[in-house]
Amino acid sequence: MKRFVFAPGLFFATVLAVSAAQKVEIPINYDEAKVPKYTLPDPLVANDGSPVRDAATWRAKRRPELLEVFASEMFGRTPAGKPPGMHAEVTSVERAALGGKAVRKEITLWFTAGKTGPKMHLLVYQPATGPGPFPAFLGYNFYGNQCVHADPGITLSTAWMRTNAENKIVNNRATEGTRGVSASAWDIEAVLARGYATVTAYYGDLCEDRAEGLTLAVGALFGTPAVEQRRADEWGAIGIWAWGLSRALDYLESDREIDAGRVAVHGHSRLGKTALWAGAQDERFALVISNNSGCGGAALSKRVYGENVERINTSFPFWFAKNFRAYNRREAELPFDQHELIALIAPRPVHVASAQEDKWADPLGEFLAAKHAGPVYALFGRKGLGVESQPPVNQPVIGDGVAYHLRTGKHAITPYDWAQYLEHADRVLKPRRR
Ligand code: GTR
Repeated sequence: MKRFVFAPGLFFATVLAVSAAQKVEIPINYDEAKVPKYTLPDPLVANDGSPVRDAATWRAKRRPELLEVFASEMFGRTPAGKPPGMHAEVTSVERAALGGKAVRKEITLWFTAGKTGPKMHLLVYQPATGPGPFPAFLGYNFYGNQCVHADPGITLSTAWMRTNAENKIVNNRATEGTRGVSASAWDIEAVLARGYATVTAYYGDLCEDRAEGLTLAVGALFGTPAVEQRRADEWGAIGIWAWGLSRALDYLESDREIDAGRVAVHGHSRLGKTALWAGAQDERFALVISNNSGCGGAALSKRVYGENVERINTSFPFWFAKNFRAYNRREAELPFDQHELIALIAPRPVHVASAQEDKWADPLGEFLAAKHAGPVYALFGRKGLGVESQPPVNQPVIGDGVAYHLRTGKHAITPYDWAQYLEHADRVLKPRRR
């Protein structure tokens, strides 16, 4: 993805970002010595100041309070449940895909009755080893389903996407050249060989990743106004994308070859933010994976290291609720931080991953958020991450409920990351071996 380029040696960089009305200078900090002193809000203190000492109080009182603050102040509110009339249509099934290793299915999930409203196109690969039900990894792709594998049988997306010469997106549409461009970020054969299904959809089916997207597709279905016309707590693109992951899981509940009780939801970068918000809200997800999700995802905002609240709200004014802008350059005033987003997943397992060169996403801030979710896991008798300091590169820690790894290299999801997710999933989703 296009992003700010980290200039080594330049510890306090200034970037120019263009807001709707004016040019503003947004300082970006890469100096650990300039991280402000901050106090993280204690997830185990309720809004009325009372301590939360047990899982029952967490569930009945504190968890709803935190969900409310993340909805109202950050991601915007999510409409509840399935829309009436939502229905699935299986559009293709190939029982001898990938040289006989996989069953490939394509499903159109229509969000209204009839076939004219908004929809998402799901692609499923499951092991060809039997009828299942298989545990699954569910996540969005960036360039249409055909980007996840060179398999010529995948239907080419016709949706809008940002023109990108490197990834063969021409005039805002995917071309045949996009087939398999993201294959290494999916590692589908490895996932299948370990006994899991892969389920994916193009995130732009739900909301195009541009300001106009909010009033189209799912945004239109719920009457979402234009970016600046929204009520202050109305959802943005990340909220819409997260909603779509829950609808995909609704479909999986109806697919007898997939075990919807053993679904890991995952995402990279902006889609990692999305996976965390989906996993926080929807307790049906059995494992939540955040790959290099950074600011607005797993990274603590209050460290103000790398991408910060003002920068993300300026570059992407349509991703979050308008209320989130109140914390531009005021991270200290946030009544919550991202460790509490992770804590909302408890007691279900969560895996946070960083990349060493991905300073923009603040790897240390991602680790600290994962660590500080620990007290909530402890309420459920789980140890959480179980380490005090950030583990060295390429030494993953799969704790009790919380896992973290820091990989060498850049902002990406790689086969190394998949190897860690599969190891974690083998422990917590326990697939049947072939
Ligand atoms: C960047 C953005 C990050 C991250 C990234 C991505 O431009 O600043 O927050 O979401 O895009 O999605 O690759």
